[in-house]
Amino acid sequence: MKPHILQLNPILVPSVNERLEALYTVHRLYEQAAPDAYIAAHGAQMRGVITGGHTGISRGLMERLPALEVVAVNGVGTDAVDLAYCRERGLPVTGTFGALTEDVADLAVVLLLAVCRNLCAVDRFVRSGAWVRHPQPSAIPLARRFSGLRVGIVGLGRVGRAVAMRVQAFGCPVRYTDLAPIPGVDWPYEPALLQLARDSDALVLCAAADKADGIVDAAVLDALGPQGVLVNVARGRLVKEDDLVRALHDRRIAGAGLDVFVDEPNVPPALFEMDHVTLQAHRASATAETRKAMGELVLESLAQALAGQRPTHSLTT
Ligand code: 8YV
Repeated sequence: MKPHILQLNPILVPSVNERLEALYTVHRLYEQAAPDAYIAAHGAQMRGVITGGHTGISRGLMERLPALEVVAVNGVGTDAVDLAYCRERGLPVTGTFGALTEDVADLAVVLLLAVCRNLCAVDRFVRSGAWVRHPQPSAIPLARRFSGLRVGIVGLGRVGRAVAMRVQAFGCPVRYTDLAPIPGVDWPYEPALLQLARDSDALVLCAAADKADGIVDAAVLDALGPQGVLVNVARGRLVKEDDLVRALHDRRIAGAGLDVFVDEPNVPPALFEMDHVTLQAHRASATAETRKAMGELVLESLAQALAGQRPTHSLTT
């Protein structure tokens, strides 16, 4: 009999879905009209869970899955999983570490460039026919040079390093903050985020959210200052979103490039009106190549755990 797997988030890669179907009985909770009743009826059979980084899984749901042997996160953020509970229960929680680094770093750079060069606002200007109506060059404000900006990286994990390497190619001096200095890197470490913000023209958030809720607040944004740009490709909750909206509205920072939000898919509507903000829909890892690599790691983790082995990418066991 095939093991039963509970899937909380869709996977958009046909080859991965085919493998999942071939190996397991897959229960797609997101397709159920009455998820609670579905768990009551089938929860006892589930030996594995697949979920997204942002979705995670509640402790309450795990408690209703007594046969659970693995939580396979199709992502690198495990902030939405109660890791302490999983450790107590001896449950491996796996991530797709290493698979999405390059794409997330690419999007961070895209957002930095898009904000500095007003890419989306000018695209809207052209599409709407406004260029024809206002052909004089003064109709579009001058943009900001990105090359050479001082970039502060918040969280120098895999993604943070990949962003640092990319922006160095643009001649940008890099500094970083993290919970402690990272051995073996040459970029200067700044222990205080506030100081890093003061010393940066752009801050790029790449940190795990577990230990960093709301670290970017009004004080940090004011330290970044009216010429400063904020980019977030990590988690919305790293930022006090109300403080960010206010700082952008009052032009206390120059702009923001945001892929992630506190309450996705709900984005503060005030941002829709702001041309100095570039918005994405939590897309940083969403390329066919990366999602395939992530899916393959999920398959590997499930197979290892259900064969009684410690999964290579387990964080908790
Ligand atoms: C994914 C993420 O969008 O890795 C993460 O933690 O949030 C993203 O890469 C998500 O996990 C896809 O399900």
